[in-house]
Order: sequence, then structure tokens, then C-alpha cells
Amino acid sequence: MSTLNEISKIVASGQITAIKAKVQQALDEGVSAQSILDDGLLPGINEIGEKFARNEVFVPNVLLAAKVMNMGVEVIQPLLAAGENTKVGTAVVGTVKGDLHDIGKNLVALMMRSANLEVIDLGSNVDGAKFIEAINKYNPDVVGLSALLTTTMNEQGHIIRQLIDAGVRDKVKVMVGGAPVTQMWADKIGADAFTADAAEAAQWAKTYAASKGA
Ligand code: B1M
Repeated sequence: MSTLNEISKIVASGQITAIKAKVQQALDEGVSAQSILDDGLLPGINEIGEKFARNEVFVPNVLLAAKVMNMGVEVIQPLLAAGENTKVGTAVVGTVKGDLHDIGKNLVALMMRSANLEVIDLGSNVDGAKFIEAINKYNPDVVGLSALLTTTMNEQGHIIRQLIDAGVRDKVKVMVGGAPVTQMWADKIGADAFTADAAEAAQWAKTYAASKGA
């Protein structure tokens, strides 16, 4: 079994004590940080998600896998985030109210930082009032709303309406993402951008912020 496959298995089976050394082993073998993320850690968390959907595992197993995934990301984080330090803009990100999934949002924050954006990460289960407060406080270029549940993606639209009511909608570009989110949904709720993954989100935010600053 390749080291990347072993990493997937370690995430899916929630082996906390094994993950850091295995990720380090992959790095020592010359595997890139991006490949460890895309071909090792993410397939592992997706595998547990599929098993969960089939009722083969339960929430504690998924929680454990998420913890192992985060520990793996910690090892490669400095490599993913390596870059120059010229700030191009500011982003406020968070997972919307009612939603506790934060792995994807954390990756978005990480990739945005590596794209030289300053990122204010509001965490998960964030309501519209907190986004509005952050817009007024940090004057960001973009606001990123992550949602992983078909129920909580509605909250993305709700937050956009709250930004309009608070008179701050035109100050920022609103980006949306998360597994159930699509371009069609983004258009329906009046978001400015939908991106399918963290790297694309960082690229979109960077391009927009740079065009504003130019
Ligand atoms: Co939950 N969960 N979960 N879960 N969980 C899913 C999402 C689910 C698909 C599992 C399944 O049934 N197959 C399902 C949702 C079904 C649906 O709504 N259609 C589900 C469910 C049902 C639930 C609960 C309701 C279970 C329960 O309690 N009965 C519950 C809800 C809790 C809540 O939020 N209120 C729940 C709880 C949990 C845990 C807490 C145990 C844990 C989260 C831990 C944590 O995040 N700290 C968890 C996990 C880990 C998952 C799965 C297995 C993995 C999610 C993940 O982190 N993926 C997930 C199944 C799956 O997705 N395969 C599942 C990896 C991550 C990198 O991907 O977040 O999609 P993702 O991010 C991607 C892109 O979407 C994008 O970039 C990333 C890639 O680069 N992206 C953005 C994300 N945000 C973006 C924002 C952007 C742009 C791109 O711009 C702003």
C-alpha cells in the first residue's frame, strides 16, 4: 500500500497516534504537501463520510476522523502556506449558523493566507450579526460563507439578506462554498462567487482584491 493510501486509511479509521508520523514519512519520501492533502487526507475523510451515509459508522467515528484529518493538515500547513508576505487584501470567513463543519472553511482560510490575504476567521456556527460586525470592524474585500449541510446552505442566503438590510452588502464581495453549494445556488441567493475548492476560493479572492488595489 502506498504511503498516501495509508494516510487515507489512518484518517478513515481515526488513528490519532499514527497520522503525524505517516504524513511526515510522505514528505520525507518527496510527496508534495498538496498531494498529501488531495490524495491522502481528503480521500480518507470522504471515505468516512460515505460510510456514515450508509450507517456503517456513527458520529463519534466521524468526529475522530475529523480530528485526525486536522492533525494531518497541521503537519503540512507551513508548506501549504509558504509564500511572500505582501498583503493583497482582507477576507472574513466563517461557517454559517447551525453548521459545525469547519475543515473545508479552515482550508479556505489557509489557502487564502498563502495567497497573501489577511484572513479573519470567525469560526463555525456564525450568524449574520457577527459577519456584519466583522465587516464594519475589518473592512474586508471579501466575505466567505461556508456551508456543508443542505439545511444550512439556506443560511447563506439569509446572511446575504441581513448584509443588505444592514447597508453593508455593497462594501464586500460575498463568496459561497461547501459540498452542497453550486453555481446555480450562488446565483439564486445573489452571491458574487461560488468556488468549488479552497485553492479556487483563494485565487478568486486574491484576483479580486488585487484588481481593487490596482
Ligand atoms: Co457531517 N455531514 N454531520 N460531520 N460530515 C456531512 C457533510 C454529510 C455529507 C455526511 C453524509 O451523510 N454522507 C452529511 C450532510 C448531509 C446533507 O446535508 N446533505 C452530514 C451530516 C448529516 C451531519 C450531522 C447532521 C450528523 C448528525 O449529527 N446526525 C451533523 C451536523 C452537525 C452540524 O453541523 N450542526 C454532522 C456532524 C459532523 C461532525 C461534527 C461529526 C464532523 C465535522 C467536524 C468538523 O468539521 N470539525 C462531520 C464531518 C467530518 C463530515 C464529513 C464526513 C466530512 C466533511 C469534511 O470536512 N470534508 C461529511 C461527508 C463528506 O463531505 N464527505 C459530512 C472535507 C472538507 C475539506 O470538505 O468541507 O466540503 P468540504 O470543503 C471543500 C469544499 O466544499 C470547499 O473547499 C473544500 C475543499 O478544498 N469549500 C469551500 C468549503 N467551504 C468553502 C467556502 C468557499 C469556497 C469553497 O468560499 C467561501
